[in-house]
Amino acid sequence: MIDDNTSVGSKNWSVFKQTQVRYKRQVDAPDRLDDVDDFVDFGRADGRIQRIVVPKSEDFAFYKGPVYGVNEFPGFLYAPQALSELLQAELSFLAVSSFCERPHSTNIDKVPCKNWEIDDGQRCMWEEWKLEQMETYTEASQMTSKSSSRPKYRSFRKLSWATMGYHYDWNTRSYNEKAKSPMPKLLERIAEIFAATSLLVDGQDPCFTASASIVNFYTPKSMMGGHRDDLEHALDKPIVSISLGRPAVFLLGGNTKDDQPVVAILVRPGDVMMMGGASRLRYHGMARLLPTTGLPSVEKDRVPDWDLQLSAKSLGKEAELSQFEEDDRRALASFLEQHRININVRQVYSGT
Ligand SMILES: O=C(O)CCC(=O)C(=O)O
Repeated sequence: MIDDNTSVGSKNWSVFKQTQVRYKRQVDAPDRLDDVDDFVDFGRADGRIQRIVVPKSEDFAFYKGPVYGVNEFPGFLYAPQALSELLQAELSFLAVSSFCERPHSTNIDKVPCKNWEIDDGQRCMWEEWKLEQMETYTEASQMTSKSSSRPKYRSFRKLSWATMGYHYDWNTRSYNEKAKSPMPKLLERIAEIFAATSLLVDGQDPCFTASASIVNFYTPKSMMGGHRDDLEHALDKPIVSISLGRPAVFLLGGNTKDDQPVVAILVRPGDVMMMGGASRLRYHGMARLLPTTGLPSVEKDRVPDWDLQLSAKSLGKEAELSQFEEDDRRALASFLEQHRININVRQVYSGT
């Protein structure tokens, strides 16, 4: 990942940076929607997008719902509302309770635990968040508040990313072949299906090995600068990117930061994008999170009927779903109202 390091205030902003500034969050209008009509919205009819026909395959599972492309961006594919609500909840729950815990790696692990902090091992961030949420709606637990007085080494307040499979190292800008954690099976399967879809459209071999994943955790103040993902060896394989939680403005540009156009795409939870073929190395970033209310609603004929959405049932994974307790359900709903989670999956090495 290459960061857009153009400094704020510079007179020589790249085209990408100028677009990022145009769409960024404004402190005095954090929930601004004044620019909503500019966004490419795959959930609605829009002259800049077109439906893509996915060639059928007998041998590879591919996504059967509607897939779109953007004019001038061959290789970039978008499947709006592709994941069922239950599958979104499952992936979100796994992201907050397991993908961000060991043996996976996070930005928190890069800073050693201070001697006044408590590191209580597995699933502690989720248990802590759940407890905090319970405290906000249970008077009784407020009286026995356990969370506030104990500074935690691992906390959602500090979490911005987790890596799974081959761990991406931002310092060396490389994948660490020796630092590897298991890729979650459900995520592997989902990524294979969307990657095969992208590869079939491109007329390529639909085989895909999901060998690395970055999970981004965004708060309403977050943004991600323009960068391109060019450190994988298998650049002929797409990146599959899943959005969960708060909607957001995703920016897609060209192969340099000065290429025109840079489009602002409205991403909603449950949407899946594929950056493959001629769009594999395009600059992209995330300008800002959007509020959960006030956005245009999706048009029914643009998005899949429930039976075409990817679901745990269609994946044959229904029996393996997490057992949510009521407290988990409530705490997850409040997490997703305040955060966006992006899970992207890559094939790092050719052939495997
Ligand atoms: O959050 C997103 O949609 C983009 C994430 C991304 O670009 C990355 O992790 O490289």
